[in-house]
Amino acid sequence: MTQEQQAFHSGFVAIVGRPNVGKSTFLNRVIGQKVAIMSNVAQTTRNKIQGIYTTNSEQIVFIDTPGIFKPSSKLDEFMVNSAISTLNEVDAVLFMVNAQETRGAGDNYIIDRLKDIHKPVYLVINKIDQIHPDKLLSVLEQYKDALSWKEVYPISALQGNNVDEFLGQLSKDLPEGPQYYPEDQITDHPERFVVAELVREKVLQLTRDEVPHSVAVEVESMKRESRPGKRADGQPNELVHIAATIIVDRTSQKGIIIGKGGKMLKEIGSRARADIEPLLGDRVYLELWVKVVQHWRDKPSALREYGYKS
Ligand code: GDP
Ligand code: K
Ligand code: MG
Repeated sequence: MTQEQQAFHSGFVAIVGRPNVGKSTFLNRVIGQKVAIMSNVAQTTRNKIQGIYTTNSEQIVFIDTPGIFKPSSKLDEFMVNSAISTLNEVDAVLFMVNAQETRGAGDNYIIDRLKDIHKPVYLVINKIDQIHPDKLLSVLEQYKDALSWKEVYPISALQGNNVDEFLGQLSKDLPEGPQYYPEDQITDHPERFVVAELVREKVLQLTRDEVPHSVAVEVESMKRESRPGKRADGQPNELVHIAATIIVDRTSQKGIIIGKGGKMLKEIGSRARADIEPLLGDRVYLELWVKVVQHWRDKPSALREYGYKS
């Protein structure tokens, strides 16, 4: 019995939506590894993070956009422009909303931007695990005429409900195309970037509202080092030594991040290390520094230095 060769479908898909609707959670579920950082703090995702989903018959390259919202600083403007320019480069857009929230100004701002681009847009209603099934219809009602949606999918990115069904539909709709990346690649971001994002995630999670988004992390060096002796399992005693600097706007924020007797910084470091080790598949020694650079968000040179290239 001969089997006809199945066509391979592939493409680039941007994920947009208000902060905290679950974009990073979705990406991480699909890719199955921690590539986009998650926290309750808005706008923790600043750069384009690509998550690559590959099967025998499809490859979807996801781009988690930094967010589309009314800009109020140079950094905001940079982020919004970069998100919008991304939309013009992709094959499809996934617009995600939170089923628990009513449609608001933030959603409308994004919907208006989506009207200007001529790409298929999927409406994904996330966090359905948080609402009674009867309420779904009223959520749908709020959005159904806002745009001419390609498809509408209620999902739970956290629990996985309907995610596979959505992926199946999405890849079916994508054009026939090549496999852009090797199948074992999950992101095209250098490890340094992911490491910096993981440290920043811990800072935001642990300091909550005390340290706003005026925090950047720069990985200064990542070196493999040999220590004397052997490990208990007979393997060479090697580890990856990472030195990173946390950059803040104000001296008061530096104090908060270091904490009493260095306690906070130590906690940030140990939590970040716990996430970095499985990512690198290596033991890690993480050395953290804190530096104050006043108004770095409004200095183009500082923006470039911390990785926000234009
Ligand atoms: P982003 O800002 O859009 O990237 O949102 P995140 O992925 O960082 O998620 C924000 C918060 O919502 C986190 O606390 C997630 O755990 C939570 N979250 C994301 N998806 C779901 C979901 O499907 N159900 C529930 N209950 N929580 C979710
Ligand atoms: K977030
Ligand atoms: Mg995010």
